[in-house]
Amino acid sequence: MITIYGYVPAFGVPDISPYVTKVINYMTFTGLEFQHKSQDLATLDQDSPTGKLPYIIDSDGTKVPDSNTIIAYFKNKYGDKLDADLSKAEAANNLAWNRRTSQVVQDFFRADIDALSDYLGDKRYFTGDQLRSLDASVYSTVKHIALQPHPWPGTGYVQTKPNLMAYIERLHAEFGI
Ligand SMILES: N[C@@H](CCC(=O)N[C@@H](CS)C(=O)NCC(=O)O)C(=O)O
Repeated sequence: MITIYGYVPAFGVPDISPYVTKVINYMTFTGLEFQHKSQDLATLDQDSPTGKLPYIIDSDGTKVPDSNTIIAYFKNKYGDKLDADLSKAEAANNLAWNRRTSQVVQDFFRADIDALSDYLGDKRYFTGDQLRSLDASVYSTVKHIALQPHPWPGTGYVQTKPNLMAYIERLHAEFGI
């Protein structure tokens, strides 16, 4: 059993950290069994190799920090269930999207949401008919923004994108998270 250390679930997402949610999305999409524990923040610096969340401890005791490194570790250890058939160009494009969506800052926020919405179009998953590990990241990002309860301009903007809201509904219906 894999243990993922995060904060706590809140406002309809598995964890208040979108990075933790992203890894939980990936484990759920790929059927990896896991438990989610709340990190004692008093010992975060000793417990997490990067001093940040998430980190995971695998059943053999292997500890891995950082959401992208964790997903790479899972692919290597348990098989790449979502992305193995991507061409190098498609994989590079997916990596570029991952970098972009982790940099949502106010100045670029609307342009990024426009780009996510335009790129998704009417596709089932972010890149097409196949679920990819990139969806773990995109689903975490847009859902955290759309559902977070604190008033800021971004929340309403995501909700003006019917296809992003439908994507959130679709993945929620399919995976229950
Ligand atoms: N690159 C890391 C970023 C993780 C990250 O920034 N986590 C934040 C919470 S959302 C954190 O643990 N912050 C605590 C701190 O910086 O002390 C990842 O992808 O996992």
